[in-house]
Amino acid sequence: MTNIPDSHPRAKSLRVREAMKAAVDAGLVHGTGLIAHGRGEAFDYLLGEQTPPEAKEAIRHAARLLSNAKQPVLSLNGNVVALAARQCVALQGALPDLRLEVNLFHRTPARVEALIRALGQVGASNVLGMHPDARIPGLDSDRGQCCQAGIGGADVVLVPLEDGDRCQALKAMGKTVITIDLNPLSRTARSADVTIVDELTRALPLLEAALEDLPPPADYDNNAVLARVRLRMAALMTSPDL
Ligand code: PTJ
Repeated sequence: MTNIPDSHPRAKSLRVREAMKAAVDAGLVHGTGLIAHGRGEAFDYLLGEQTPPEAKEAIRHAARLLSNAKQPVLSLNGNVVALAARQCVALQGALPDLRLEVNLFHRTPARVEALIRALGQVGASNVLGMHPDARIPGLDSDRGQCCQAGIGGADVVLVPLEDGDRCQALKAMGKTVITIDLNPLSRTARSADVTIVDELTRALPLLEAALEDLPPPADYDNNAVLARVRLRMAALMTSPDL
């Protein structure tokens, strides 16, 4: 393990990178998951590595949608489990109806099993994904395989660190899609019903808190919220104070 001194200005970020590398070695994260992580880091810079007010607004709306859902599901890939397995289990604690399903782009039975095991080690039970019995129409990748008791039959799906084609395919099935994605330009961000533009491990505890103390209903326009996040990022980029 690399020695990362506490005094290093990027110690926290470097430690997360080390953990992600270890998760690749353990067969949890796919190698390309490191690339996805790096893209997330870059966009987080543009947020000043802080939850923006727009994400808080999106989180409040997401909490309302999830709590009103008949079959809410949290879709988990390798990066999500490696970064935030505990927070995912805690979210289920705040919304006991929430079902967890491992759904992978780079799917192998061994990876699905390892991820379900890792979730079990932090207290998750009945995690779906090992035995898919349904398909997402129009999605040819292995992410099209899902469980009817989970994503297949869900009315509201929370899909953090998603790729765009699945988000669109889920929407085409009539589902409400909530995503957590640091990139406000991604196809996922633009096609989801609610996009929380924030870092996963910051956003999940806020979502948990919102579920425990539900905010009152309010209008929500995802595109308008995304436009404000993009302006915020642009303002940071062009700030003369940097
Ligand atoms: O585990 P698998 O096999 O299902 O593969 C999963 C990956 C992540 C490899 C796959 O879904 C992928 O390639 O994702 P993308 O298309 O790179 O999209 C990931 C998105 O998540 C990007 O827009 C990143 O900016 C964003 N992202 C990365 N890390 C974080 C993040 N968003 C929030 N928090 C993060 N920590």
